[in-house]
Amino acid sequence: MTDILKRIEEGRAILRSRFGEAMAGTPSLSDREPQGTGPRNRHGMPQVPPRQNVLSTWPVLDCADQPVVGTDRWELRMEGEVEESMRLTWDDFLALPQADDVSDFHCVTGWSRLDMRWEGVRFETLAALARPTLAATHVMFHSYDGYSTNLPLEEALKSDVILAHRVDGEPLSTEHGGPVRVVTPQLWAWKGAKWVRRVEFMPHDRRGYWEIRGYSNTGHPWRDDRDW
Ligand SMILES: Nc1nc2c(c(=O)[nH]1)N[C@H]1C(S)=C(S)[C@@H](COP(=O)(O)O)O[C@H]1N2
Ligand SMILES: [Mo]
Repeated sequence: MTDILKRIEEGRAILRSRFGEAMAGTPSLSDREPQGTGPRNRHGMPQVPPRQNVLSTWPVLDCADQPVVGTDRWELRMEGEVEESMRLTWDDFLALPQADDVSDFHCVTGWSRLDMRWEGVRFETLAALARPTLAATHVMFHSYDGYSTNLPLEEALKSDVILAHRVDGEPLSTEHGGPVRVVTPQLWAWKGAKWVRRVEFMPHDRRGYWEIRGYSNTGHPWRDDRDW
């Protein structure tokens, strides 16, 4: 275990020196009033991006049938442009350092849900273990229902991007992407793959399920960045 912790620590340092500047230059961090990730970044009004309504319910949005993946069958693969391909079982995943973060969830169909508390493993932790090659610039998340969504590494590596297995103190339900989903609080919620099964590190950008169908490739809620 200490070996793993050491590898994560070293891997994070490499990632930060390589992507830190690009991360600081992303819209949610470089805008004059950075917004978008829970109470600590919500400076007074407005509470939500333009044209969003706050809901206290939590709608379910799917492009296909919901896959039922038991934790005995679930696995996560990290592959493509990485030094170490990885295949993690549920037990492996739970043994990694766990993080939690409170953030807001913005769906491009016009609703936002505030102050969601996510628990799981930071994408950064997984990337620190797998170690993107020098060619890697983007990732594609692939899901058990056939869904996919792409992110540049400077967005995916943010500390609030979590592969979550609990939300608001409860295990993540199947309808919301359990056993494990991704959350991307600084981008629209479609960038967070439910029922995640595979992370593909890529040497260039490629569009995912909704990005092919006309959603914005960048998806910054605070810039009202919704379609092409
Ligand atoms: N695997 C998978 N992930 C997905 C989707 C999907 O259809 N399949 N829908 C996306 C969209 S469009 C949104 S808005 C959020 C919705 O998450 P929720 O159903 O938990 O509210 O999940 C995203 N992740
Ligand atoms: Mo969505």
